[in-house]
Amino acid sequence: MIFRQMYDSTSSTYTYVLADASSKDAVIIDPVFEQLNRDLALIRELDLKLLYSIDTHCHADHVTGSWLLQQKTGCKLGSAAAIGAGNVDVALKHGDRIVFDDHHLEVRATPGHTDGCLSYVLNDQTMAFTGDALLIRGCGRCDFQQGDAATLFRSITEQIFSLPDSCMLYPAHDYSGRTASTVKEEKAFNPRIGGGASETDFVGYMDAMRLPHPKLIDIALPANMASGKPKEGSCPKEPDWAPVRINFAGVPEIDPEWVAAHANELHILDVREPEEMVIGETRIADSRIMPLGKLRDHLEEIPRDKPVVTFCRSGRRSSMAVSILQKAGIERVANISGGYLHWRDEGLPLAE
Ligand SMILES: N[C@@H](CCC(=O)N[C@@H](CS)C(=O)NCC(=O)O)C(=O)O
Ligand SMILES: [Fe+2]
Repeated sequence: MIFRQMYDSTSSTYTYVLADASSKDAVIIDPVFEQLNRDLALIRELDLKLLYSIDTHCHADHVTGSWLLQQKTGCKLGSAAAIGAGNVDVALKHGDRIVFDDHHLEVRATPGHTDGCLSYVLNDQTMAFTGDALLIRGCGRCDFQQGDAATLFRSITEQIFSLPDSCMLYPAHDYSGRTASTVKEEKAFNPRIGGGASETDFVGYMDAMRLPHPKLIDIALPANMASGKPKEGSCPKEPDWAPVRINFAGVPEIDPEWVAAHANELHILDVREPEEMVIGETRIADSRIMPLGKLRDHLEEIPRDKPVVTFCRSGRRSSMAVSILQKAGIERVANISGGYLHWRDEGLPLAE
């Protein structure tokens, strides 16, 4: 099975991708609106077929990326029936299964942080995605969104602590950089509910907590009730100057064929170093030379009247040139995917 854990540093949210290694049927859990391009790039680069985008609950601190993924990939959008959010294809209930090829996620209702919280347990019970019901050495707050500490106590003890001790636990957030835990660890060390804490101990702890409300709550809750569909009803604007793809490394990339067809509307920057150029080596037609090692000191020589595309031999170092140009305030910039080698292999125009 393919498994990836991704992090949004603004909201400290974890997003998970699970996929069958041979069929590539995939599920994403708790995508973040602003991370659409990151998630799409992973799906594209690993050649995944996204079947479902599912949320663990109606988040108060960030907007879900589920609607965007539904639009971009055609995946089905799943969320708890108890939430009643709009734009949902599959209204999930306790006991449902989210099937991806030979695997499935078992849906367990784990209310208490909110009344619509779900946890997802992998069919072999080696992994569980607990949302904000159980965090690593913590748990979801119970002071808004129909939160209730006694309900959360029962959810955790009955639905999560009943899993095998070795089951890995993956939460929706961590605010201290921890990535995973196990049932055994949380039963022993969770300061709120571990070490044999009683319901009274737990409720007393949760009642005494005084956390500031999430900064984005007023934006996040209504947006998540529409599964992250923006008010204007359309996806955010993509770069409009070219069919640019943002790869998983965050680099905007452009196909050489498109560059060749639009060469006169672009500045094409050859960032190879002079010592790389053997006698008779060709260049991309209409390109200008700016070795990567000199770029930072010659930024004022880069014209800004047209978009800039960069290339080196294989297209790897030129992605660094893209990042330098972006930092210098050039927004319309992209790396020619595969660089000079790809360009030459495609038989596109060359010059001496
Ligand atoms: N500071 C964060 C909010 C953090 C927060 O309240 N997180 C919720 C999950 S949505 C929680 O249950 N936190 C439990 C805790 O921090 O112990 C923000 O402004 O977005
Ligand atoms: Fe939450």
